[in-house]
Amino acid sequence: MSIENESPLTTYDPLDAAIRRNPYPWYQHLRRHEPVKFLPGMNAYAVARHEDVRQLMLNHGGFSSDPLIQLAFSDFNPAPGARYMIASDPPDHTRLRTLVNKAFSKRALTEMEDAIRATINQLIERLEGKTHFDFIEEFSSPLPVSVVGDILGVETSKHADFRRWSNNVTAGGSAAVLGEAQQAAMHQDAADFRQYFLDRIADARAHPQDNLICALVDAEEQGQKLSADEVLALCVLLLIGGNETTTNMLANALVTLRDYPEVEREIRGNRALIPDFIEESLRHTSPIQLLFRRATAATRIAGVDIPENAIVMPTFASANRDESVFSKPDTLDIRRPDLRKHVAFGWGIHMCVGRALAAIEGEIALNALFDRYASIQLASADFDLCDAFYLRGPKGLPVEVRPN
Ligand code: PIM
Repeated sequence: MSIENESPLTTYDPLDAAIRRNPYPWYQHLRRHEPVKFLPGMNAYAVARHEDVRQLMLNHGGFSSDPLIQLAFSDFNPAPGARYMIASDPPDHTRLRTLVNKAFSKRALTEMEDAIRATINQLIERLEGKTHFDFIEEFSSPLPVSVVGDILGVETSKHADFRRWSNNVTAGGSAAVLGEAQQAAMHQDAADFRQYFLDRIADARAHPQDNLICALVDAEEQGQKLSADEVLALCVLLLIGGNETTTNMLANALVTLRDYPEVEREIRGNRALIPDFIEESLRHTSPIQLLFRRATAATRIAGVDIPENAIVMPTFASANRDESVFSKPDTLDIRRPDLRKHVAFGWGIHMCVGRALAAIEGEIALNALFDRYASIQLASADFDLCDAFYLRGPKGLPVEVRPN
């Protein structure tokens, strides 16, 4: 499909279902012709080029993160009024991030590796004898939920609820294109999500244990490092962060392997290439397509005037296909020299705190899946996408497997 042949060119709308199906020709058009484009429907400026996105992310003084949760979750925010780390600026961001960094330190991750391996083996054992299953339901959703559940100290038997809550809260930003019945369910899920974590926070106060919720509660009680609302917002963010995007990372990777069987043969034969495949898959099919910032003063990006308080959308998935950084950007190439220049985890002070954890989960998961199955095929050619317009991943992914 060529956008140049379509008219009018002004119809780029990231909420549009057909555009979401294949946004890449649009991203290319934006990078070439309208690197900063005002979208009247969203009342926001899309920023499409790699260097502009990087500069925007580095300039946290010029571009505040404060509108992020309102635009992502809309009226379906389980912790309204609370300051989320991802939507805060220094000094609040620094204070929150310093606390959270500890749970994701190299040492903490090394200590988690055995548990991640055990979780993956359990999930695969549960699939014994099955040749057809939904990859997301049975594997790519329960895995990160279990891992982040261990970190937070919540029972992972509720993973189906966690997944639905996360899906429905992140879909809040897409509410304008969703039906009334779905919106009612989303409101209920946001309320249940909130209540669940209020209860867990109350438990943590009553019975201190060695988990992140207790550490956060402790930080709150010890001296003004954290407010009670901030504890709730961090729990919500970490559950969604662990649940939504890692699930999509793994599912998108399977879809990518369907399209690049020669890459699958190569990485099955040389497992040391798996980390590069994961990074390249994140570049090629980014689980977070775009996020939101607010210009704190009138400014210019790529020659376009941005008024004070305007919303701008760093479009990571477009930056990740920028031909001025990545040659043949639409092609998956695990040997490209600039593999790690992708911005799928963002950039600057907000760069994803869970990125090393996601990479470890992906590496151990693919190794275990390759060990167990000689072949993992998608059982249907097509699939629906998740509802959140700023995220990308299949809603469900039926697969057919052949054991080794
Ligand atoms: N997921 C993983 N890291 C960040 C996220 C996220 C951020 C905003 C909305 C939804 C998911």
